[in-house]
Amino acid sequence: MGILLSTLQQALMNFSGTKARILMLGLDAAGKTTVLYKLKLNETVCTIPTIGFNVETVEPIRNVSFTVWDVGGQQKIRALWKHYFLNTDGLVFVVDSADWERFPDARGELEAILEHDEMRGVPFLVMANKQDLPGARRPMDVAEELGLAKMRGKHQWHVQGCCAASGEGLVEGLETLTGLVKQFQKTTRF
Ligand SMILES: Nc1nc2c(ncn2[C@@H]2O[C@H](COP(=O)(O)OP(=O)(O)OP(=O)(O)O)[C@@H](O)[C@H]2O)c(=O)[nH]1
Ligand SMILES: [Mg+2]
Repeated sequence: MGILLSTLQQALMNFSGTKARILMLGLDAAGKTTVLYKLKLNETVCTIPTIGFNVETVEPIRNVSFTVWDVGGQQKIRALWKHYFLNTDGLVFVVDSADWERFPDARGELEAILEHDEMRGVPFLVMANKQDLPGARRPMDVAEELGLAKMRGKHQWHVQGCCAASGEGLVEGLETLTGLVKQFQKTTRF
C-alpha cells in the first residue's frame, strides 16, 4: 500500500511539476529583493529597504514554480519573520559575503529560524551573495562562519556563491534547492 501510494505520488509530481512555498530571509541589505526581481524580471532593480514583504511566483527551471516570500531584514522587523514560517517548503538565506563583520549576526538569525518548530527539517540554501565585491568571502568560508556543518542531520542545506546584481549563480542555487525541496515534500506530504 505504501509503495503504491509513493508511486502514485511520484507520478503526480512528475505530471504536475514541483510547486513550493519558499521563504527568503537574511540580514538587511543582503540582497534579497535584488535576487527576487532578478529572477522574476531578469532585471537589476533599484531597491529600497523592504519594510513588509514582497511575494512573487518565479519559475527558475522548467516544471518548477516557486512562490517566493521576500521579507524585510532590518533588525527591528526581524521579529516578524516567524509569521511567515508556516508551510514553508524551503528557505533561501541570503548573506552579503563582503559584510564579514555581521557574519555572527547572520549566524544567530539563521540558527533562531531553524530552531523554530514550524521550520523543522526544512531544507535551506545559503546564497553567498555579492561575490563581485572586493573582499567577498568564498562560499565555503561563509558556510563555515555560519556553522552549517553542525546542522547536517537536522536540515539538508547547500551553499551557493552568487551575484544577484548580474544574476550569476542564482539559477544554479535554486536547482539544487529544488532537489532538496522535492525530497522534503516527499517525506512530509501524504
Ligand atoms: N555589488 C553588489 N551589490 C548588490 C548585490 N545584490 C544586491 N546588491 C545591493 O545591495 C543593496 C541591498 O539590496 P536589497 O536587495 O535591497 O537587500 P535586502 O536584503 O532586500 O534588504 P532589506 O529589504 O532591507 O532586508 C542594494 O544597493 C543592491 O543593489 C550584488 O550581488 N552585488
Ligand atoms: Mg528587501
